[in-house]
Amino acid sequence: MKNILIIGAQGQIGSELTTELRKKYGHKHVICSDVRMPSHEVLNDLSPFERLDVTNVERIAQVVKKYKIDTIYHLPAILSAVAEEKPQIAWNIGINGLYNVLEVARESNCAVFFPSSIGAFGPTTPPDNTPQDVIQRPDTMYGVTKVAGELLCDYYHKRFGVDTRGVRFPGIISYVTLPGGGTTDYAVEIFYEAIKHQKYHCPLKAGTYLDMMYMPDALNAAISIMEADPSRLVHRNGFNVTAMSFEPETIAAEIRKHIPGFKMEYHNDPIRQAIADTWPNSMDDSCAREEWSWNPEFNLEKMTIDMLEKVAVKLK
Ligand code: AKB
Repeated sequence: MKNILIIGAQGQIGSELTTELRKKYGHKHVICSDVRMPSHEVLNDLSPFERLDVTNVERIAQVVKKYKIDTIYHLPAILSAVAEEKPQIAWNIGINGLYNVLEVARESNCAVFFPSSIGAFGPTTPPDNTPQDVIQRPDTMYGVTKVAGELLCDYYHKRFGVDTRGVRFPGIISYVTLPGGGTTDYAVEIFYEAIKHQKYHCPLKAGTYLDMMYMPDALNAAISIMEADPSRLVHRNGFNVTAMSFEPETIAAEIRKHIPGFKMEYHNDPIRQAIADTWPNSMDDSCAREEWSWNPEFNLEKMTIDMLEKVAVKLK
């Protein structure tokens, strides 16, 4: 039986990954941790829970030893827009945090999941149907930490045999825990505003295509790559994975099918727009499909129906 540690369990992905992994491996085999202490009610849900700061290597080692951990899902990150405001903190968490986790994994023989991002690409990357192996050279701090993270994970596998694996997530759309400080957050906010006010001020310009994915597919990607047969893996880290690519007007039109009076205006956020302009319009995820049978379930239409239903219940 696996003993899994989720670092960053209170974040957008961590909160839902906890539930999914516990369904599969049992409650007490999935240990949650986060730098933030949860509220009383949430603590019950997250228990077993350990407060853990990823920049503290001794503490990571202590928790791994205490629960005989063999697999770590390393999820802490400062998302792209906030990382531009606080590049030093983004580096510390993104790089030093990952280095600490990899060192503990090396010493304690743990597998590590590392979530890279479409942010690992940059202005010179071919933007359409972006291949798996291609020039990256991002020009944001978020992107720098993601490329370096992919390379560091590859290095720890090659040099020390650590079982590192990971994907490049697109924007993730979900209704349980809100994302914060990302460039793709608009694709979550739009649902809340459509239901509350039938109106949304979009921070990105019309025509800004980005890859996106609904949370159930993101959880499936994270779990499937960690369970994949290693003999099939040509790549290990930074697999392109996507489920849909759209621009703001496409998602607004899809919402309008259910809320006919919904209106969207564009109020450009120059920081987010500059970041989005360097990211792919759409990625080619054929390597993930070939090497570990990646196959998303939700397209824009199906995701929109589910999001509108779930967000409406949440806002009641
Ligand atoms: C962000 O927008 O920063 C993230 C991402 C695509 O990595 N959602």
